[in-house]
Amino acid sequence: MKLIFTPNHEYIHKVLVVAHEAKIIDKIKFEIQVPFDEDTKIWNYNPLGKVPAFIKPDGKPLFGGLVICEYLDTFNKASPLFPNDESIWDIKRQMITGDGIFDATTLIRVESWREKSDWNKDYMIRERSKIMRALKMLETDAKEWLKEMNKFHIGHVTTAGALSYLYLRNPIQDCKLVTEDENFDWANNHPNLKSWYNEILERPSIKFRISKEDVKN
Ligand SMILES: N[C@@H](CCC(=O)N[C@@H](CS)C(=O)NCC(=O)O)C(=O)O
Repeated sequence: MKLIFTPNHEYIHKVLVVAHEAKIIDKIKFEIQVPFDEDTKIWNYNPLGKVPAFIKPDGKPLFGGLVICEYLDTFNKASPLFPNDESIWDIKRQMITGDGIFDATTLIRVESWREKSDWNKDYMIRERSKIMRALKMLETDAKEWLKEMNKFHIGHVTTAGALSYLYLRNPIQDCKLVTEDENFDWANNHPNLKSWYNEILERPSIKFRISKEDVKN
């Protein structure tokens, strides 16, 4: 099996966390593709042009990060991150919320690559508002998460990924769409999330990183 992605050492990558938890990280080959590069080969793997993409052992492609996570989790017989009971619905809501923060962060960033005078500021502020509202919702969830640090699921994975990505790329601080964004740090107004994030950073699958140098191009 092969994972096609863009590893960033600082970023908690959801597909790597799930593969690590399933103990199959050693069975995966890695290939870097940067979707926005002119000569990118991502189109050979995903008609939607996005990373991560994945090739199953039977040679069939999978894409959509969460679909890849769900596939990798089928190898995790000991403690699956997508539990097969009623709790899955809260977990999936948290999963989509975390992943949505990542998506909104990416969209603001990509828009900010244009000349500032060409920015669609209304669109960027709308994406910013999604991040703020999603953080607020996860702040409430994190209060419960802190009481059960022994539990770990896909909602935790996408949230940790999103929060680390907001540190890696901080388009809210970079773009300063509103005045209070000068020193934006998601942790400032989200004490539960901040405490939870600091604790979860100790988990081996969350600590695990692959750097660009470790991956064949
Ligand atoms: N939530 C999505 C995010 C995928 C995504 O947006 N990846 C970016 C990473 S830079 C990408 O490939 N963008 C290329 C594009 O939007 O065309 C997933 O997990 O599949």
